[in-house]
Amino acid sequence: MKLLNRREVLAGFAGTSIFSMAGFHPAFADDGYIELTARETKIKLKGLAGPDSELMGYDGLVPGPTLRFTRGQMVRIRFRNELDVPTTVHWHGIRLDNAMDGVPGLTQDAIPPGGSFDYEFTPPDAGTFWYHAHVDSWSQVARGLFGALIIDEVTPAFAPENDHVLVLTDWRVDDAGAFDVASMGGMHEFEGGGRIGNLLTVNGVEKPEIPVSSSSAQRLRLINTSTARILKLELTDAKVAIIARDGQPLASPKEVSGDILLGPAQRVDLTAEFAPDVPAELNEFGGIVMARFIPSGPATAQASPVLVPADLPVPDLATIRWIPLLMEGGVSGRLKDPEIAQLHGGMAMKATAPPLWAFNNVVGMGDKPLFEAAGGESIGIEMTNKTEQYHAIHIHGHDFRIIRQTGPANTTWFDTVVIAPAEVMRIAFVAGKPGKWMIHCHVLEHSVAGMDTWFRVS
Ligand SMILES: [Cu+2]
Repeated sequence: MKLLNRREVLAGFAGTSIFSMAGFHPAFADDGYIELTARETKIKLKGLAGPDSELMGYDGLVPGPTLRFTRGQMVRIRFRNELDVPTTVHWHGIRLDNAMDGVPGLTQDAIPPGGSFDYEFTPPDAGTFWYHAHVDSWSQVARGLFGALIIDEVTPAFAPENDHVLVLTDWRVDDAGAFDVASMGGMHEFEGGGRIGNLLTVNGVEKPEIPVSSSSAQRLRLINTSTARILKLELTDAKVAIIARDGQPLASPKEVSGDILLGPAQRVDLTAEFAPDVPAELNEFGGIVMARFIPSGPATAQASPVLVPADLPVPDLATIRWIPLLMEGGVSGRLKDPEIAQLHGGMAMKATAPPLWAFNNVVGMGDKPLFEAAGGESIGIEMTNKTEQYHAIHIHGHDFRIIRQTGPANTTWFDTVVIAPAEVMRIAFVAGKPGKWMIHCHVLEHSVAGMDTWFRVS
């Protein structure tokens, strides 16, 4: 295990799409920590001629800098909070030590204004992850506190010029094109489908043109950082296959015919083979163009590189313990007599977010876990969605599989999964590192209004 030196980090950064990198130079403390600072920042969301938006950014950028490391190498980040509100950083999808998970009141105290926290972890898996604020995330993530976290294979599967990080974000902007602050915290955002916007950006840019090569398969790492929007994506004029979900490689590439659904916080890695000089589009539901790809070079000749799946522990269905998780609430399913949990410090609900959603009739996180498990124990969660909304259920620090009642076993790993209204879904995983791990809806307006719980691994 060794610390990345400056040259290695810069070499890693060179792999990201160039338009996301403008102006970013990682800062190093004397002891080798990478410095990352949250502060208020003005960003133009509607082009350089558009108005400034009052956002929050990491190192003054939205998205924050793409942090790029190699699997198995120790990551050391000295995070500083220069906001005037408390915050933390969550490293979404990384199977790290619990103390580094960034959940205020559960794994650490919220970092006060002017404070700092040293995050240190060694990523066990290569893949596409992201980092984001975990205090009042419905507000802080909506305002820009997110960025890509890429863990490279020890020998990267794709050359840097063929590896593109695409951070996909839904914004609500006002008529002038500035971030709509006035609508933040509106009741309908909490009780309905969350805050749905009217502007989609890729790496903070509306409809960017991305140069790609047509002479080899391109890896596209798509990250949905939206607080609520489920993206329904289509890539035109290219041969497309899914090679990873939520950072974890599939056993074999799956060719895509039709739409790719990407819920809040989910990631998908694609390979795309573009035809020489035939521009392609990444479209969202309804034909909104999110990005244009401009291919150049001769036609693809060689086979696409293959990713090696991580050796994740597979839940044992013979000994599994099933935990029911009933979802209720929302505008059309008012909670009758819910238990309002004594919320952990730092996770207290805002007056703007009344108790609207419940897991097993409990609103929010209390001192009592949903369940306790021994490390290595196989745990299943049977989720029943009795609401009229979609939810994006995220389990911290663990990858899980969807368990089908019939048919072949589903071998795809997820850390976040979308459950439809009236759906029953069973997911399973092996309890991992000891500590307190959160389970919550990643429609962040639902999370703050009650869809939070946690479990303990001993
Ligand atoms: Cu939800």
